[in-house]
Amino acid sequence: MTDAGGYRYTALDPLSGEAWPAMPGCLHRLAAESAAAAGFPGFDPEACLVNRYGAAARLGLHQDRDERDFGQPIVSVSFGRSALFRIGGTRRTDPTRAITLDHGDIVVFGGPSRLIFHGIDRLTGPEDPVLGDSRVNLTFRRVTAPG
Ligand code: MD6
Ligand code: FE
Repeated sequence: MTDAGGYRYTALDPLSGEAWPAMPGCLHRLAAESAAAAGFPGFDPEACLVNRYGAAARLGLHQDRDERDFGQPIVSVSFGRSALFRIGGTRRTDPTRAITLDHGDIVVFGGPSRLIFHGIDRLTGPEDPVLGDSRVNLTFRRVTAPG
């Protein structure tokens, strides 16, 4: 959730006061199997952040460091329109390059890559048959220390 105090993980949805809906088992398995295939066995994600990008949306260069244990990877799954994903190094000033993320692409950020700077420059390519001019990205995260 995010508010004037910043961005953080909470057990309850602040709008409803209720627990967030459970992660569908098929998505939990997809994230765990993707992490294992990339060399990070035992990934047990607790949170799935759903980001929807409209045609003009961007995401500035950032590191993901609100989670407790940087030894745990983050798994990203993309749907809909393609995006130019910018990846750099562990310092903001490191050189960057752009790769295209297409519908169905999965990225695993783990190990020495867990804290690299990254962002979305812009959406690209034709409309998606289902999502039209939009893109949806899911990121699966371990929020607390694994136990
Ligand atoms: C996106 N992804 O693909 C944004 N973060 O829309 C991220 O910010 C991201 O792809 C951490 C790990 C993998 C990612
Ligand atoms: Fe990120």
